[in-house]
Parts: sequence; C-alpha cells; structure tokens
Amino acid sequence: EPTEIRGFLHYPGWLSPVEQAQIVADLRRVVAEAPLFSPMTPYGKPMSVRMTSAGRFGWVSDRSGYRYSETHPGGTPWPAIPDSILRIWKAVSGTERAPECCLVNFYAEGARMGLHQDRDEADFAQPVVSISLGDDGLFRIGNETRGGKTQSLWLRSGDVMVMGGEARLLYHGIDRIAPGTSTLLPKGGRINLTLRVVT
Ligand code: MD3
Ligand code: FE
Repeated sequence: EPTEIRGFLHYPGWLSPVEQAQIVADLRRVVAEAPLFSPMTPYGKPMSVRMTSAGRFGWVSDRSGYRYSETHPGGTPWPAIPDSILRIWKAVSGTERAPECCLVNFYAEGARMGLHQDRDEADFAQPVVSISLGDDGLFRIGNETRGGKTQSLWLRSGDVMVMGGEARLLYHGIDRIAPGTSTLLPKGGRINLTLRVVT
C-alpha cells in the first residue's frame, strides 16, 4: 500500500485524525520541556525552521557546526519520545533498533528547508521515518550529489515516509508550505517529525 518514489516509501494518510491529534497533544508536552529554538547555521544566519528533539539525542546547530547532542541548548536532557510516535516507527521502519532521536521541525508560513543530505548519523543502513502534521509541505527530492533533476511531491497531514536503502543519502528539502490547508494546528503551520538511529 505505500507508493514508492526514488526509494522513498510514502504512506499517504497513514495516521487517522484522532491519531494526529494525540501526537500533537504529546508534542505539546515535549515542547514545554524542550522549547523550540532557531538553530544557527555555521554561517551565522538562523534557520527559518524552528526545532527541538525528543529521545537520547537531539540535533543541534551552532557556530561550532551541526551535531547530535545529549542536551538541549538550554542544558537539559531531551524528553522521552512519546509512545504515540514510537508506535509508528515499530510499524513501518523494518529495523530491530529503537530510534534514538525524534527531531521536531516546525514550519511557520514562509519557513523552508534548503536541499541537504542527512549524514550526521553513524549507520546509513538504518532508515529515517518522517511524519507530517498540519499544513501541506512541498517536498523536493534530488540526487546523491548536488544538481541534476529533482522531483517534488506534497506531504500532507498524517502522511508517513520511510527513507531507507538508495533513498537514504539523496538530497532533499522543503520548498514551502501551503498555509491554511489543515485545521490540525489552531495557529497553522507544519510539523515534521523524523525518527532516527544516531549511533
Ligand atoms: C531523506 N526534514 O529533518 S522529511 C530533516 O519535512 C528533513 O522537515 C524535512 O529533511 C521536513 O532532515 C523532510 C523527509 C526526510 C527526512 C529525512 C531524510 C527525507 C529524508 C533523511 C534522508 C533522506
Ligand atoms: Fe533531511
């Protein structure tokens, strides 16, 4: 039942509206403990996407570079990954390992994420699982190196994607979100969760 595009397994509408609402409620507790922040790029310009994490590791970025850290920039450990989210990993990841990071990306209107690769993890044989919530996001998929043709698809609230195999090291990004396309988040915007094995 998933659609395959360049090795990405796309499960449109995998999560019911009730499941989506449960995850949002759980994320409110995560964000209360580990507030969203705007990561600083090594070039000194803040990213437009705000982020936080749950799990043993979280992704941080500052003038010393990008890395996984066992603490939030405020100095505290990250909250646990909620069960409502772990369940999705168990259902679709196809790996015995547990996720060590749930990166939470929040896109307000106008936020975007440029084309990049995810290479900060130790084992690229481990998949990444992505969960989309809220407004639609235009996802772009490139190649293993910069440049070349790209393909785009809209990610909608409740969609799940699994990046394994050949898809794991492809360049990818979010060009824009479409404001007002979902009522899940009262103030609008888009949340993307990525579950990762880091070590
Ligand atoms: C392909 N997030 O957090 S999710 C990211 O919607 C990231 O916030 C985007 O790219 C977002 O790094 C896209 C889809 C995704 C996530 C991780 C990947 C695609 C991926 C890792 C490897 C390859
Ligand atoms: Fe990425």
